[in-house]
Amino acid sequence: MAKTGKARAHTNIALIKYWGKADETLIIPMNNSISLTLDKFYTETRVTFDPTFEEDTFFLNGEKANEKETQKISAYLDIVRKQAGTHTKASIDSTNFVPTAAGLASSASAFAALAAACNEALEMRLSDKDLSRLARRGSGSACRSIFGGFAEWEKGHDDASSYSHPIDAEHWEDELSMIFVVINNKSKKVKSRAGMSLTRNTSRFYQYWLDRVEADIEEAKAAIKDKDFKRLGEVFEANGLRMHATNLGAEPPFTYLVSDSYEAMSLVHDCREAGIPAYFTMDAGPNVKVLVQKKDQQAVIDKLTSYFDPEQIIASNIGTGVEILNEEDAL
Ligand code: 2P0
Repeated sequence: MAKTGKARAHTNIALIKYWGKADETLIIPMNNSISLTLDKFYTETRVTFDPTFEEDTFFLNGEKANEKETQKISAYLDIVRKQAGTHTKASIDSTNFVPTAAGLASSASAFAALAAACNEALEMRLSDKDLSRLARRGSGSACRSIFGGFAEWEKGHDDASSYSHPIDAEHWEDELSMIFVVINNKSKKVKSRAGMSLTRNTSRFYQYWLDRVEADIEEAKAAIKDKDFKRLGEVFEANGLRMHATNLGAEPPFTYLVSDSYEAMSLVHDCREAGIPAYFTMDAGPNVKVLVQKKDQQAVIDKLTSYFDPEQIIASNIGTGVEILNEEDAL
């Protein structure tokens, strides 16, 4: 008999970054990370396991995925099948809800939604912790998207001990928002997986990253506990810049940032000089994300649109954790 599960997961942005793996197969990171889950960007995925299927099939945004993408998903399904004790092939139908042309499709929401849909379909009854572990096997950052608001990924040392948990901020996250500055990247893209591996294996600056990141984690957690926006913003911005600095020490060196990334950073500095607390970060691409308090959101958008087109600016509230969808919920 066919078994179906459907789930929605939101993407997350790291405040303290995951950059480098201790184990590339199990996806065990070198350091803990802390994220905020956002409501604007998400993935909805339906998975059907059917004994009559002869192979796995994967549809992304309504189109059949190519062989390479399907193989990647199939390899992930093998991990799920092993854990669930089944050999049944599956059909996956996944839709990324990302504002047009933003180019922000995220493996975090994709694998969090897929893990949750599989958990539902195969009646695995995983706890949130074990669902986070299962999502991690698809993509590291996905283990944080199981939870809404702030989450911390405990690096652990093996498959059992590496998972995320929520950080209770007593709804302080409802006062925050993240503004995306969408920047076109015309240069050749270094995928995050390849970039973090090259940096971890070759960068002269990587040890400095490791030396500082535990203190950054403690500082961010203390700031969240005290609801101290300035303190959180300062460690968030510094940690992101340190991550990008490690890439400049790799062999060969590389950067994800382009001139417009620096333009956005400079505008965020201008906001602070004008007395508006706002802090930036960048991930494995040129886009800049600005952490603000909701009360300052419009002032920061006004500053950013003095240079960028309004279509390049997308503000997002903080999002919820992974949800199971009913069959009648639209995909
Ligand atoms: C993060 N990034 O903490 C960091 C910061 C990008 C920069 O997690 O290889 O797609 O699938 O575990 O999770 C992006 O890397 O990498 C990422 P894999 P993932 O959000």
